Amino acid sequence: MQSALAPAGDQSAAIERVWDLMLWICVPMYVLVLLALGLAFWRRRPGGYTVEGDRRIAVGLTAFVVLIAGLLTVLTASSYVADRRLHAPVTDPVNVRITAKQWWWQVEYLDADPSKQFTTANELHLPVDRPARIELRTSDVIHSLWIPVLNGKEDLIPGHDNTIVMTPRRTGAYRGQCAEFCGLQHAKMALEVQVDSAGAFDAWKAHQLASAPTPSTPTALAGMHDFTATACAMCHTIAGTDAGGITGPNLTHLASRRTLAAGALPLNRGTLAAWIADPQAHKPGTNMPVVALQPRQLANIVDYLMTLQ
Ligand SMILES: [Cu+2]
Repeated sequence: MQSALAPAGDQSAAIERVWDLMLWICVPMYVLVLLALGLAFWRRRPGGYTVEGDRRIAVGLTAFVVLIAGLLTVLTASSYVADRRLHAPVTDPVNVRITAKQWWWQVEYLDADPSKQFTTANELHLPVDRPARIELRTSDVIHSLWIPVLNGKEDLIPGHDNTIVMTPRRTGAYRGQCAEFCGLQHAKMALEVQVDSAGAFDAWKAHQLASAPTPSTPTALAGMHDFTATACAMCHTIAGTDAGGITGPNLTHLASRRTLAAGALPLNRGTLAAWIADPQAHKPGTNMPVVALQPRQLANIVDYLMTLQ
């Protein structure tokens, strides 16, 4: 899920080729240097050697220098070629904007047609065999997006827009992680990555574009009213309801996600209730406050949120 040595995209494969080449050049070189050192100790003479005194040393040293220069040139060239691949122009990309926040990821799918734009959190869905062009922003400190199976790290810097391109070649569920220390909960700042077939991606996108349905059970309905009438709605958006806060993650399709609080917890009824009741216990320092809720209100809100498929 999160290994740079198991690439699932063009860019990560280019990086992995450089790594392979470095490994297969540097390991034999290391062994060769140690062997030469060992030989020098074994054949040492009391008076020492001089290059003038022994032609073989001059020849050996020259050969070594030429070999090292040649191999360094190969490594430099391969690094240059990989770098060109990482920044090659792409056509017809999926346009995404990821905004890092302490300590979660806001993911916006961009489109020239505003009615086709939507926002989600802590999950990135991409279609296979199509490049994704991802704008990187931060709303607070410096973070770094790292999805090792798709590409290398790229920083998200205040006041500076960065871009990264990823072209997935293998479907599957992967994981990304913030790779720049960004505060107390830096470690709990994960990003679920799902690479789907084009059809499955389009279906997911169409579903994400839909507003949240009005719940049918009495408790979930009561939960919807509790959610929109309390402080919850001041930070979270649920499309199709009065909840329109933008400080916290968009929850329109919360229940369709695998995890909660940027990968801090698996998502189910129990963890969701525990998280709302006491966020600081699970992610100390998080900006999610404790909202004073009656036990019945909490149960209703959990009922409601779990309907947000
Ligand atoms: Cu971080």
